[in-house]
Amino acid sequence: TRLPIRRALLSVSDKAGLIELGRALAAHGAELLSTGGSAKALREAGLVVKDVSEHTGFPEILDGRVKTLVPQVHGGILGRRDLPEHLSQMEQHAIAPIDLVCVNLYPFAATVASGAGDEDCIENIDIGGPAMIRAAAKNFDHVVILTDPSQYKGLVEALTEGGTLNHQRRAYAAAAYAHTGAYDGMIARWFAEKAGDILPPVLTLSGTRGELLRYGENPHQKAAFYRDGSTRPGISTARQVQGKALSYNNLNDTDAAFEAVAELEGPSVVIVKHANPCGVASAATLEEAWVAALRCDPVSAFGGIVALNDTLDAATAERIAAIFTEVIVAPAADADALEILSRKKNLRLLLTGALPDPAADGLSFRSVAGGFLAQSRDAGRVTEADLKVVTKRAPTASEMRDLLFAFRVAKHVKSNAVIYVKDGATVGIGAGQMSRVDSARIAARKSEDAAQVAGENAPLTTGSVAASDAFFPFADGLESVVAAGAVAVIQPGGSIRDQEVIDAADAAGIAMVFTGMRHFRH
Ligand code: 93A
Repeated sequence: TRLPIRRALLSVSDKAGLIELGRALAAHGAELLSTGGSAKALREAGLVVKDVSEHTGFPEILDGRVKTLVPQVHGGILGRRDLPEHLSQMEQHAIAPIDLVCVNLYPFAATVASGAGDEDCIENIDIGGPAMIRAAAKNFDHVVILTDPSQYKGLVEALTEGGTLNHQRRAYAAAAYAHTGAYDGMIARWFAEKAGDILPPVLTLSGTRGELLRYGENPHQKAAFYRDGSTRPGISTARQVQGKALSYNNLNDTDAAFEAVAELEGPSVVIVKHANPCGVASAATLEEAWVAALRCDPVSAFGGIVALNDTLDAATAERIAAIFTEVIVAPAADADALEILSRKKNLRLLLTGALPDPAADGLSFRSVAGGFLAQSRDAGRVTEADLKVVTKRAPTASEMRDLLFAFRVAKHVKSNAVIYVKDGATVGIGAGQMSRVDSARIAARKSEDAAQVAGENAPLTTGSVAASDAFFPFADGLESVVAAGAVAVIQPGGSIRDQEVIDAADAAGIAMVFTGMRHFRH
């Protein structure tokens, strides 16, 4: 059976669609109750509205903190229409039933994001709104709860057909609790962060479903992008300028590429495949950086994700467009670059306006059976001052630049990671192996392939520097990077066999520095 609406309470901060909804409700014979700003907007549109304070006989008090928190409102929402005792009690206390509640909450997230002070943020914690939402959702058998303007159209259609159906009200109830749950989750995290409590005793993950993705990592998995309201520049703040819809893997890879390129200095390019960089370079121009990054592993770069840390220009766009690329992400693109890429209809272009801040704090998560693991982001960043030269030979100035670059790249490559770098560009990347020696060898072998493609005789790793994301537990790993042609090495150090490794480096006449910081990435 369809339930008509005889009385509706409208109290919204986001007034989008409010007038149309009010009009439809009135046209179907509903009495409209409303609070301050919402009532004003409805009246200005010529609708007949009763103030909640008039309806309840109780004024809005405490600067609006108590507007709807009264028995006439909550009794009207919560009373069961199927229980005679409820109906008689409502009558006894002059409580009129409210059949529809339309509420969206004080904009807490937007207030925090605007940089408002604590007092302002706290004033934007909605109390009356969630109370009404939760009450109406609990009584969904008799009451409609709307919490988002996107629901208004469906409601109006139902009214035209004589009223709402139970399954529709039940679906609104689910959305309502998700809405208040996410809202409180946000507030809880704000308080915890303010207190410097980055791992609070209870952690509620809240996000609003954005895009439904075609599928997850594989076609038999379902997936969606949930946004947590963060305004930290990155893929969640990106604007897609062109191209096909982004897939789950695209989003994951684009995030990895963009976070990596944001670490680098000067015009830089990161090409990512399967969440690992397969070419990274910094140079005088983006175009040069692209050419150098591509040279590292042109085979893997096919169908890759390209991240840039500066405004995409025409020359670079032309070069990237010459090979099959899934996604380009950059802070901005100039008009000529946009024009060039617009010819590649499927190519997805994302512009973010700004780069992610590598030093930003925050949490990263991983789901495990029975819960999830949370840790602070890896915001670690080694600088030259942190390095300790452990070999007889110290790195030259240009080796030092490459070593720091290599270690920064290593941070963004899955462990075990071994990276070879020459002249500001990776020339071999070994990722995700269970043995560090294998990573070193794979990177070297790939560099031989790359040399062949580039038409060069010697492997690209000849005369390079090498980075390892964690210490070499034995001398064999170091010996294999030396065998590949590395002349300087950067690694965390800290193994009980460090001395063996240092001796092997000295025996080979190479320079080695310890960072004291490790960058596992799993
Ligand atoms: O200040 S409140 O926590 N106390 C209340 O009693 C109350 N009633 C509604 N916030 C309350 N509201 C909120 O006011 C609603 O959730 C809505 O976001 C907003 C609408 O106010 P106005 O109609 O004056 O723009």
